[in-house]
Amino acid sequence: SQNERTFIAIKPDGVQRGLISKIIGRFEDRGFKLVGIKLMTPTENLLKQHYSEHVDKPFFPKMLSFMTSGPVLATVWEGKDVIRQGRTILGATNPLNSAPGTIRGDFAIDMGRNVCHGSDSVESANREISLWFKAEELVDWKLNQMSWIYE
Ligand code: YYY
Ligand code: MG
Repeated sequence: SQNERTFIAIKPDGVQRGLISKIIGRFEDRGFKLVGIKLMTPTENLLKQHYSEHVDKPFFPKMLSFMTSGPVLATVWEGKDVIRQGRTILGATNPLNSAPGTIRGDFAIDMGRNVCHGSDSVESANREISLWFKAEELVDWKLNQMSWIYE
């Protein structure tokens, strides 16, 4: 459905490296609708919930200090198949396996500095959106180009 939503975050490395406009631009250019956006430094507690599947992994402590080291740009995007398309736009988790043309394939090298996050399923998208955003922070608006993007 055209109402599908996903959570996309630009990690502290992406913010520090000035990649915000390029990353947001790719989602805008594709035709997806921005419905939530905020810059924030996430707390450890938020990240433990966000990355609950990874808290016991060996890389988690390093990832936690990296992710709390500076601001993250949290965004929510809406559109047809946006969860899967978003993951494709970001590229493979390990940038060394990410295709050129993807965000990670164009802007990253190491796994622990892979610039961005994207939800991987409907369940995680819903969970992550409600974790990072209050309901009133998500904006319902009409994208006027809708009929030029969708048939
Ligand atoms: O969803 P995605 O970000 O593509 O990958 P995940 O397997 O969920 O891992 C989350 C996050 O953890 C990844 O983007 C980088 C980091 N990470 C790491 O630093 N080292 C690993 N060996 C695996 C993951
Ligand atoms: Mg993941």
